[in-house]
Amino acid sequence: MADFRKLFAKAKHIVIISGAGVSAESGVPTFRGAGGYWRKWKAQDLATPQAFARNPSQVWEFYHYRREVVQSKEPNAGHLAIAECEARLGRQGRRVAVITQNIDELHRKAGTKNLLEIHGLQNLKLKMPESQWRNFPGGCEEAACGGLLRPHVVWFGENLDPAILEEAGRELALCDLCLVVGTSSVVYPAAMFAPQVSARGVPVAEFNIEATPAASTFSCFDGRKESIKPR
Ligand code: BV8
Repeated sequence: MADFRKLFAKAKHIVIISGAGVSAESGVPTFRGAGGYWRKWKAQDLATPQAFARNPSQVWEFYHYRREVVQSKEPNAGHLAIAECEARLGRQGRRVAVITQNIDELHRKAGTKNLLEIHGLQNLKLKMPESQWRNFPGGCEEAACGGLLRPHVVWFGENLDPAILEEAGRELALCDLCLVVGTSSVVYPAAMFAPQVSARGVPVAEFNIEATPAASTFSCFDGRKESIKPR
């Protein structure tokens, strides 16, 4: 931790890559850990365009349930520390960017401004013709025009928004310290981000309660078992 503090003190541009573990302390289930969604259900049946085409109501039900779970949840000390870090370093002319795979909006609720939500948000978007999506604030499952609504998330087998990916690429290319917080680092392309940064010789610190396979590819610092729980 002493090494990390030294790196943190001199970093000018920090990228934080986060996953479900950052919201675990808020009571939001993770995907692959104990009680995780993908332990109970198959991702192929709920988080793919094929599943939605086959059985939209089952997919709606899953995301409706998750929206309800999140509605009662608040940012935890980890989200707040990240937001406070962005604000404090910003006043010193240093930059913090958060790239999250989470769709729960808790980073935003905590006050993080420079935030890239690469897997989308839990609200709904309206499926009109294939190419046109219109944002819809959420809750309803059918639109007046009879089109299908779907969650505004990126499912497995779908491309991430190219503009968001490009922005993430810019942050990753410029950062001089990278923190990987609460993610199993198994979902691509997010799983490539830290190894790419590390390959440029930039230190990467992982904050997790368990070892992940990605940590073995980091060049400099491995903060494994540094739980983000408040002590
Ligand atoms: C794409 C939607 C182009 C929203 C989700 C290359 C190689 C192999 C496969 C692929 C590849 N490229 C693409 C793929 C396919 C696929 C993929 O990665 N598959 C994997 C599983 C092998 N990727 C895609 O399809 C992506 N699209 O690349 O487009 C393309 C298209 C077609 C074919 C090829 C290329 C789209 C991916 C988007 C998937 N969408 N969900 C939703 O419903 O939420 S993924 C889902 O996993 C969630 O979004 C989640 O955010 C994400 C990542 O999971 P984590 O956040 O890491 O959560 P997890 O439970 O796994 O881990 C929690 C961690 O927290 C644990 O490590 C735990 O120890 C830790 N923790 C717990 N408590 C704490 C803690 N840590 C610290 N403190 C604590 N207190």
